[in-house]
Amino acid sequence: MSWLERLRSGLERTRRGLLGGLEAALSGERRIDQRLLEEIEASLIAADVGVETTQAIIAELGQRLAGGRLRDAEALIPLLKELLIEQLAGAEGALALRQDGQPTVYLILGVNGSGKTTTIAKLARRFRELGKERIIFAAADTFRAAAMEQLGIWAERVGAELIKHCPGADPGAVAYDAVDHALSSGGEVVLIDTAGRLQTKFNLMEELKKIDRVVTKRLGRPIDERLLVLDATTGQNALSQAEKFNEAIPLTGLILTKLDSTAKGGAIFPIYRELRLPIKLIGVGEGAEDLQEFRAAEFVEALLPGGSGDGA
Ligand SMILES: Nc1nc2c(ncn2[C@@H]2O[C@H](COP(=O)(O)OP(=O)(O)O)[C@@H](O)[C@H]2O)c(=O)[nH]1
Ligand SMILES: [Mg+2]
Repeated sequence: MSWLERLRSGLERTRRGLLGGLEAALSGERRIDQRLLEEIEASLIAADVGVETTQAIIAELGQRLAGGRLRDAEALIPLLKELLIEQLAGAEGALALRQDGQPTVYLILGVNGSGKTTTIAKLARRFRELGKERIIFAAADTFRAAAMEQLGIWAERVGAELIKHCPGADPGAVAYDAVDHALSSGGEVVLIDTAGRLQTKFNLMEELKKIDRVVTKRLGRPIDERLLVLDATTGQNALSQAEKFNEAIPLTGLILTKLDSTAKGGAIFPIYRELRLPIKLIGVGEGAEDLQEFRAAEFVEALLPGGSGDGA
């Protein structure tokens, strides 16, 4: 399966809900009136596109269609797509990958279960495909022995080196050692896995700040990417998490995972609207190929195919 097919299949539940709602609203020719707009609005809200984004789209839609008639859902879709893509203007952002012989360092942040460790493994596979041979994992989630083991298993599978200390060790020291090792031995990529337990939020944030501080100092420059992994199915919760992390460590971007396991794939819109941070990668499944760079037009096309002759 190509990435586009994976993206489409990952977003299938969201798409079915959205298209179903639009088709129901537009069965047979409809006059464009308040009631029709409200029905379209409800379909967007049900897909988790978010109240503000939806209202912005509906207002624009109302203006552009004023006084006319709509034949069917098909006639509406190209316009809706255009408006959805507009909402994501500026959301794309390429993932840093240094070309100056220095290791590229990625700090991977997020709450437990958001997909950090899996994402690190997927990223390592991508970097391998790009010809990177020396990939180093830093097991800085020292809070749980199982977390270190999980990363170790992935390291073996994808052929990465693993830097770890004992369970309970200082995460800053682990991250420092990994970066130090990369700098002194020609490592090309360093991926730092971190803890995500929220029960002790203050300590976690202090711990993450310390990792950022010691690594920045050793590098003599900021960490290349400070990425927050968000489980797209957690909706509003993802937003408040992002704010907390961004306060502790200025993020360079977001990674949205699990867009496949929900009918609420539209969550990407409120997340971007609120945070205005580039979405560097999206995950639509558990396989290594299911993590890819985010392209707004591609995403919207997968969400609402057809209507312009190029969809399926
Ligand atoms: N369906 C789906 N599952 C995912 C995705 N990304 C991660 N997962 C799953 O989410 C669970 C938690 O992932 P993990 O990497 O251990 O999260 P961590 O606690 O943040 O390190 C695992 O079962 C992963 O397989 C995704 O894009 N789609
Ligand atoms: Mg983990």
